[in-house]
Amino acid sequence: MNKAKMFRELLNTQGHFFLMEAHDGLSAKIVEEAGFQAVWASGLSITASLGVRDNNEISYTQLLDVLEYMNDATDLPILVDGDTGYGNFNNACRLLQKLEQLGIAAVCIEDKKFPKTNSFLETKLDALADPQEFAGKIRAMKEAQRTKDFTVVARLESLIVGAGVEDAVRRAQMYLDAGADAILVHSKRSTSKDIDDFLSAFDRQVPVFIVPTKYYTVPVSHLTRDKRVRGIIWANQNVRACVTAMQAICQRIYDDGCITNAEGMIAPVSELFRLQKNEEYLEMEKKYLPMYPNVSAVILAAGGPGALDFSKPKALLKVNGKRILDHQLSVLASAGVSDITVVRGYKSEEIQTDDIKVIDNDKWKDTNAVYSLALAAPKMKQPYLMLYGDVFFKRYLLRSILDYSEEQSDADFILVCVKEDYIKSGYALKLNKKLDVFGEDTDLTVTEVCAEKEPDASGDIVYFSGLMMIKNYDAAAALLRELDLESVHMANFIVRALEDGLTLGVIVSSQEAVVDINSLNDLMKAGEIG
Ligand code: SPV
Ligand code: MG
Repeated sequence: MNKAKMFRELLNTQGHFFLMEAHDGLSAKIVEEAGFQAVWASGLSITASLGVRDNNEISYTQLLDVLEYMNDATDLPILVDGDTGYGNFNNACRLLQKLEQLGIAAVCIEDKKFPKTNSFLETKLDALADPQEFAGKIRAMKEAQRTKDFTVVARLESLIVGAGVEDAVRRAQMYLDAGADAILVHSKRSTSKDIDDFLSAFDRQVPVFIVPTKYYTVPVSHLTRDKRVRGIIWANQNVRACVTAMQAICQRIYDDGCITNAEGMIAPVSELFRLQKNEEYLEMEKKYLPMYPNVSAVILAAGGPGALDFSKPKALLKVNGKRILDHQLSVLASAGVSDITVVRGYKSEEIQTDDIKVIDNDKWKDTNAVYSLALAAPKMKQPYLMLYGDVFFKRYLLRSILDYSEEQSDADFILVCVKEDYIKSGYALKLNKKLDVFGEDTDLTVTEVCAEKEPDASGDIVYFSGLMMIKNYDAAAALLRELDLESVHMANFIVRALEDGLTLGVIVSSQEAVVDINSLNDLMKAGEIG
């Protein structure tokens, strides 16, 4: 159903409904998730969030830009605060048609002169529009309307400027005769007396909207005794909530000089991703990006918790509520890599997930990752990825290595490395050339494994991250057969590969995309990179 029709149905159904203020795509989405049935696109809130006054300082096209994001972000119908229609009858018609084109449900225009000011600041009687002129504007809008169900609400400002109930009633009649679909009667008193008096004096059977910002203490049950009161607009509470929250968090961070205490006061980054519908993107990735069904993967997850005081394999620690292993599996799945083997060791029984093969490294206590790799290597029958089970990789890195391997690298192995020496078990690898800081580095290969880690003064040292593509799986298996596996490290494997004349390609990742989990801090950091 289109949104204009949805809005009509709300108007025509018995009983009242609430319209909650939103001022951008995010707030519109949050309004919907809370359970509201309609959105009020408040002029006050939109202008405040843009940092300007509610005095027609933004143009109608700037308003349309905001509304487009809002309407895209929610499935709810939006009633737009159209101020005075951004000019005369002609401007109001154009506004209406543009709103229809965007798929907006309804607009409300108020009987003040252009440029208006916010009703709570308005005191001048002569701020009111000429009622004939305003009725003409409504007639023009209804005639310009091209879709069937779009709603035009006529807003009465008589009570705001002290023109009285009689004036409001007279105007309401004129606007309805001109074709308005509903009335909004506004008041800035702290009681509902004005509204009650208006409803007693007004005898047309039409839907009425009210905005109880100032008379917020009056119970809804009282406000809705008159059954014509259909739409109750909570007009600005979201933007005000933002202000309070942002002031508190800014002050806290400024005073503390760090963000440690702030973290618990705010939504996690994962909540932003959820609201941005990241899951939907991942589904699309599966559908539209190149897939790699001819690649398999082995995740080395045999090690114990190390310095972390948890009695579970590190791969099962949660980052943003998701186990690292599950993150890795979903990242692999989104690239179409579904043949996955996990090498287990410490508390092996805890690592059990559907659709993965498992191999147990019973000597996990006394051996290194290379031993686990050697257990898996003879079983790998196609190019495969090797991932350390306790390293958190950003999704795009995996994509990069797969794309790179497919398109341009004829290396036997491709290693994802980082420039900074922060990977606990990383080895310093010397490259065939200096890293190019400005452009994309291509054709990087490892020429030497440095025994000692050194500061990267020469610009040609990188560190292995724990993610590697083993293209030449036969060579890897042969090499692993020859090593004294119980005593060597992954570094020895790389040294040996070089000695055997294999080519080790390198992709240099930014530091933000890889977190080696060794501490609680690392877990938090991994949460940030999501
Ligand atoms: C708005 O939300 O912008 C309104 C309602 O027009 S009020 O601010 O009360 O005028
Ligand atoms: Mg307004």
